[in-house]
Amino acid sequence: MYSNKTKYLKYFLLGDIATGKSSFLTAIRENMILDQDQDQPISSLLLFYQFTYESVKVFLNVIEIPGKTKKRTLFYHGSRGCDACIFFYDVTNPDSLKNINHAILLATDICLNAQFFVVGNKIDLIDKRLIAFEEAKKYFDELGLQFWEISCKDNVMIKETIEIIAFNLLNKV
Ligand SMILES: Nc1nc2c(ncn2[C@@H]2O[C@H](COP(=O)(O)OP(=O)(O)OP(=O)(O)O)[C@@H](O)[C@H]2O)c(=O)[nH]1
Ligand SMILES: [Mg+2]
Repeated sequence: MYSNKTKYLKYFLLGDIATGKSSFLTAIRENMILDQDQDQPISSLLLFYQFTYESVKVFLNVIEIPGKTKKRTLFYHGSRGCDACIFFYDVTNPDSLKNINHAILLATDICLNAQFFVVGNKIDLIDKRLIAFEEAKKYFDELGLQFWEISCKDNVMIKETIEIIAFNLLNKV
């Protein structure tokens, strides 16, 4: 299916403060089965690892842009050349959903070749949820963005998030 059996992919995690980007990195470290024992984070904001997906060896670099940083634009410029931007919001925090628009605008100018994806995190907080799945789905469908929900705490859709994006990038969906 693929012409090349080794791929190098870079994902950026973007979104408001406390939407769960660092928790996503932790969940990957804890829950994904990696090809090698290489789980030695250089920084809590950065993750390198490799995994095999549909017989392709993927070397993946996942980088978090903290939600609150004066160097936000600078960080975004560091994301030039990334393959995927994953925008995070918190399903209990409507502001975090609204602010995705701004993050998308910035990333659109900078991450020129990236595919964009959105994840709504913290779906384990059933009683505190303020954004329904259907509402967000309609919103992101209109923007033409792929969207799904996750829980870093309960390890819901963590591995799948990595793989769905790899599938999209490898197949250039
Ligand atoms: N209940 C629940 N809490 C979560 C989940 N993911 C993250 N949290 C909590 O939300 C808080 C913020 O999570 P972080 O992962 O630090 O958020 P962040 O997006 O990295 O935040 P910044 O780096 O400040 O931009 C922490 O207290 C986490 O434990 C989740 O899936 N469910
Ligand atoms: Mg963080």
